[in-house]
Amino acid sequence: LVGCSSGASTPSGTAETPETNTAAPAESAGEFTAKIGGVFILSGSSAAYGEAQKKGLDLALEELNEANKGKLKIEIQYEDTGGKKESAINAVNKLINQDNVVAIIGPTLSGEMLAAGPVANEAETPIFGISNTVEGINDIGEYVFRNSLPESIAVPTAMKKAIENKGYKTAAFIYAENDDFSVSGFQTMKATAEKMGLENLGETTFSIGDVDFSAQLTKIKQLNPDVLLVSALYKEGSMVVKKARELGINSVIVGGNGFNNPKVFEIAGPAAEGLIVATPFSPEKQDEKVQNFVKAFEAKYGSKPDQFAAQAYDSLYIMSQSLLGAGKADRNALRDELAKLKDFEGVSGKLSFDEGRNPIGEAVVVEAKDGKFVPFE
Ligand code: 1QQ
Repeated sequence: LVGCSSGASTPSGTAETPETNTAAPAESAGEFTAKIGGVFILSGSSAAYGEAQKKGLDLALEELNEANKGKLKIEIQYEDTGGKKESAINAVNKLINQDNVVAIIGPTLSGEMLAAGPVANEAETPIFGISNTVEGINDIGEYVFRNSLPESIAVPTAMKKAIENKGYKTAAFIYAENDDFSVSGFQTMKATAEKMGLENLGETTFSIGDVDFSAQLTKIKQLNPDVLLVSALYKEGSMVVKKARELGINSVIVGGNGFNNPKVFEIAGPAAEGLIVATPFSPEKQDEKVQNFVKAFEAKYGSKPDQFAAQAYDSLYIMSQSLLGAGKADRNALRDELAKLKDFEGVSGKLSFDEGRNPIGEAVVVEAKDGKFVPFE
């Protein structure tokens, strides 16, 4: 049993570990340390997701280690995947077997979780997705959790609000064919459009890594759809939106979770105007918890948090609460506590889980206006 659960706990204040005491003078007799792995995209073309996630976690870590003094000290060890499945698998293996973490937060992409989740599940180590929105994530196994609102809830919410009662009749689709999230998002968009009675004029694809979308968008311009559905990560998605407007496509554009990052405005510029997406988090929400988070985040980083930072922040509060419930840094005890979680009130909304541990929550629909997302009315 390599990296067995009890080994993940670092008891402090005991006679056997005098070095630990000198190394961590703040620890008291009743305090235990829990090391958590953070597996995110911290480099490459989708790095803004992981950077936001790391910021949210680091802020929560500061607050929690202060609040939990004498009871629990959390440490986070970060690993960068660059968005690659193979790197996510390697990171998860290393964190579990070498670094002896009690749980993992991440990886960033659904595709990475689908690849690396089974590794953690097999090793009976809780793994907690904070941005995995495709169907079936929790079906990987009972050690797999997430607080990210599935696209099966978010996308129909955005489409209904943007399209219903507006007289739109036709739709076209464009999506990244080499990303699990983008493919799954497209399928949800297509099924929703069909249910709403929109005529499907055509579907076209590109790859994550592409920079030229003229051929696909020229085809879409000829189709002249009332609504254009885009399922992609922020970089390519924003370039698609920009090119679409350049070519004179004036359809209403609805996107998926990939657009919930401020990079959209940097890349698409004014072409982002009017883009509609759904998100469980809004920094404008008049709620004390949300506003305290936004203030603390701005003070620490000089910018407003996005949805990815908010879900990361919430996840460490969930971990902390569950670790305190477990009373020790033990993988199985932590799993049982996480499974008991009900009606958690976080900055990214109220969260509860269905019997398959899938999050149930509400999405707000937002629209790009003057360089930021504002509630869509
Ligand atoms: C997923 C997503 C991406 C947009 C996360 C960055 O929702 O992969 O599920």
